[in-house]
Amino acid sequence: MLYPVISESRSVIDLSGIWDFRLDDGNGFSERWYEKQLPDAEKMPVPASYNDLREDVNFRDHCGYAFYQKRFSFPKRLFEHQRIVLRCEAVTHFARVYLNGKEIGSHLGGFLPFEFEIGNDLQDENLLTIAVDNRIDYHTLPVGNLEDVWGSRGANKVQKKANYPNFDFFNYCGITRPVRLLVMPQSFISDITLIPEVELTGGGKGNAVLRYSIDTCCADDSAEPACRVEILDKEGNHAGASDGKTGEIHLENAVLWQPLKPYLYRVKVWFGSDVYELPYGIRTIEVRGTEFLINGKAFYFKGYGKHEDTFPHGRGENIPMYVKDFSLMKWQGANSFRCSHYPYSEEVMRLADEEGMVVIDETPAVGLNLAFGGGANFEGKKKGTFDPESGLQTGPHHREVIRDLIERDKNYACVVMWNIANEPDGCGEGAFEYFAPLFELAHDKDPQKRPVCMASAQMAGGPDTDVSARLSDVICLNRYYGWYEGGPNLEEPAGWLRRELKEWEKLGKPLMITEYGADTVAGLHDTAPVMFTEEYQLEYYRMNNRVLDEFSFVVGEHAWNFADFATGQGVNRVQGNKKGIFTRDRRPKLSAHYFKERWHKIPDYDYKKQANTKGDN
Ligand code: BDP
Repeated sequence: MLYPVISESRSVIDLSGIWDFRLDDGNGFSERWYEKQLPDAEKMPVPASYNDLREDVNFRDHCGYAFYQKRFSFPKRLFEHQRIVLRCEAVTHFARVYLNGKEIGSHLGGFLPFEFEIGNDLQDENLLTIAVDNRIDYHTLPVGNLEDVWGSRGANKVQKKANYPNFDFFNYCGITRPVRLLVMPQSFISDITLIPEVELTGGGKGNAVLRYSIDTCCADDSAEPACRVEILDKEGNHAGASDGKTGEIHLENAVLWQPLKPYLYRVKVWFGSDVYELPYGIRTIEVRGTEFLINGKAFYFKGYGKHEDTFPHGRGENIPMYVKDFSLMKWQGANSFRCSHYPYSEEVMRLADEEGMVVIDETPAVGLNLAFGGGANFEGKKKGTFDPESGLQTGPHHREVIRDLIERDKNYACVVMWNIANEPDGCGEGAFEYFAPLFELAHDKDPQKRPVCMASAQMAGGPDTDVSARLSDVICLNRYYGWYEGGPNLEEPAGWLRRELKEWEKLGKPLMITEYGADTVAGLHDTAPVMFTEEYQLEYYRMNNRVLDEFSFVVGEHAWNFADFATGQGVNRVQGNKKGIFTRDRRPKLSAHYFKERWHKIPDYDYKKQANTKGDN
């Protein structure tokens, strides 16, 4: 799905701002709140999660629907004979959308965009209502433990049960990314796909052939208009062009997009009167033996698993913070991050392309694991995660989110790998049967055929038991040696990590650590490395990194987490998860300075080939 741009033929009207808002009290649908001005409405910003914007725990933890409403005038005369689309970038987790009292559509999944054509329903004065359901269950991604069934959604019934996330981050919800009206010609460009084939010529250049295909829709009565594609360089100079909806464009000596040295061409497409411009970086990705190659060179991932989590936005779009986070990561010499545990805002993806940050893109498939907590956290009964009767029913939606994520992000140069699940029950019965077709789908849907992986939980075991060994192109391990396993003594856990890595090494695939970390309360200090102090976090990372540096097939380290973040409540969480290298308001803990020193010594390429240039732990 194309990002909304303004062009010679397209306009974007942003509906962000203050909306009317009301939590459903059980009567929202029966009293048809969407037909008239919301009764007793409060004020709420869009985009934002609503949870932290009132001082009431019942509000914060509300379970069920909330109604958002916006009244707006539309200059119909200005846009006569145009196609008009309502585009929501993210509504968490389920949206029912009403325009002037009529339901125009619904969407499941809280982190990917959706749109509806609304030209026929728009009037001069309009009432837009979006009813947002935050319930998570065995059908949704992420997975929750609410015993709700799909059939009860939308009915005149509000779940009285609370949400119990089967994952470790707060279940922020609401309209978390912008709502916009897009205006474009009736015959329009609906998608652009580019597949680069590059012959690397050295010095950050290559001879590239860009094969492209343009998807279009035609107004009923019109003949198919002409299509043209032109590539402009960064300065806007002509670099190549071709006519037709499919074709190829040759770029001699193309400048490559490189980690931290990005270069973006501008791909301009004309289809009849419609014009769309896409920023586009050219680079190659390849897994060869135990190496992860970007532009033919062995890349080493330095960076983080992150969250979209700030106060008081919750998971709401926070553009200044995106920019600040990139600045902090660059200050430290990081070159990459993972969109844990859901697709991030399109602004983040565009920024990553522009800043040269390498991204592992992730679906919201987190919590696919009913073995957490010993597997008896369901009223004392054990359930098989993939048991067709009592287990998860996420398969069909999982396919949808893989397809939609790849559709949204396929053209970004920054995206180098698809992570299709975080810490699933990778050794559970039926795991292979569940995941094998999803890996196949991701490989099949991606025009660039990027590597596909899953982030493995420690409890899934080693290569003998974890299905990732058979399915992932790059082994991605979340490991907590010295925190959940062992600690405070860090010597034994070092041995355990070393022993485990030796097992994985036999597979002959590259491996990266996608999570490792220790909860650390900022400002807690001690002369000894006492758990939860900043000193312990530092020693924890020194120990782990010493071991990672011993293995040439380890191609990266992503610390967990970039910053402290909000979670549900429990005895293991001190007002949230404190494994951040930065606090939630982005102040550095001791380890932030440690990683800065380490990562500036580690080159982006060929780290493991240079025996004497290790990061000195
Ligand atoms: C891993 C999860 C991550 C958690 C982390 C932790 O992938 O979401 O936040 O552990 O416990 O299991 O901090």
